[in-house]
This record gives sequence, structure tokens and C-alpha cells, in this order.
Amino acid sequence: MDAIERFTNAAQIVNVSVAVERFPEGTRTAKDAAAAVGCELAQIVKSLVFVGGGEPYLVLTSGKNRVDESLVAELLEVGSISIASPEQAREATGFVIGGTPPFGHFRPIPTTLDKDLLAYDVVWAAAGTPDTCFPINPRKLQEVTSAVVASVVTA
Ligand code: 5CA
Repeated sequence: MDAIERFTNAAQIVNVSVAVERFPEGTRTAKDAAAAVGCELAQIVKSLVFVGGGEPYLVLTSGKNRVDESLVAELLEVGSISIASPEQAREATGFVIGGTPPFGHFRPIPTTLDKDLLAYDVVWAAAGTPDTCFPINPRKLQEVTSAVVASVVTA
């Protein structure tokens, strides 16, 4: 089973029907994804894995924002967090960096959702590979991930 299929199957299990689109030009970064989709950079969901105290945490961040790690650590009440290595991210989610979807991982990961994503009716997230994205309503995304909505980005 390929990564796209793994993601769409996992989405089905949580009752989300995802319309995955493939972009041969690539959607590895938020900038690439916005250009491919033809949407604002702010509408791209970056699914960023962090590690704190040995545990993974997911921060779903608007493409226009940079995460402030100290704000995430404060919110989660962990001493400190740092961005996961590609190996750690893969181990936690089952997907490669650049294709990490916002849910449908091996195990649910405690998730924070950037409040700036809620300004849009539709946002776009990776669907398992660095050349796929799918659209989703950000409130639905919050619901599916049980995410805490917060602003944990640099000013
Ligand atoms: N497909 C796009 C848009 S949905 C995407 O997945 N974007 S992303 O932002 O979620 O994934 C790229 C992110 O991976 C980068 O912002 C960066 O935080 C992370 N990343 C890239 N290379 C590395 C690396 N060597 N180590 C750790 N994290 C990395």
C-alpha cells in the first residue's frame, strides 16, 4: 500500500472523506504547495512534528507562520521541545517530511492548531507524499485532530 492509500484509508476510519489531488510539480514545502494549488501561502497547513521529553507533538501551522518552540513548550507544559529529525518524524507519523499529513498517523499525536488557519473556509494539507494535498475546512481539521487551537508562532 502506498503512502497516499495509507492516508486515505486512515481518513476513512475517522469518517473524513478526503479528495486527494496530485501535483506533479511537487508540494514539498508550503511555498511549493501554495503555488501548485493556487491558493494563499497562509492556507497551506504545515504538519510539523516536534519532540519534547521523548514524546512527539504535532503543530499544524499556517504556511505563512514560523513556530516559536518556547510558546509550544509553554502551552504543552513540557520543559522544551525541538523540531523532530526526519527519522523521528517518520517514526512518529509513518510518513516522510514534506508529505506528513495532519492526521492518520500510526498513533494519534497530541496536536496544536494555529488559529490563523481558522480565517479560511478551506485549507490544504499534505496527503502522505511530497506531491499530494487535500482540501479541508479548518474547523473540521480541528475536530478530527482534537487539536488545541492556539497561536504559537513568532510575532
Ligand atoms: N507538503 C508541504 C505542504 S502541506 C509540507 O509538508 N510542508 S511542511 O512544512 O509540513 O513540511 C516541510 C517541513 O519539514 C519544513 O517546514 C521543516 O520544518 C521540516 N523539515 C524539512 N527538512 C527537515 C529536516 N532536515 N529536519 C527536520 N525537519 C525538516
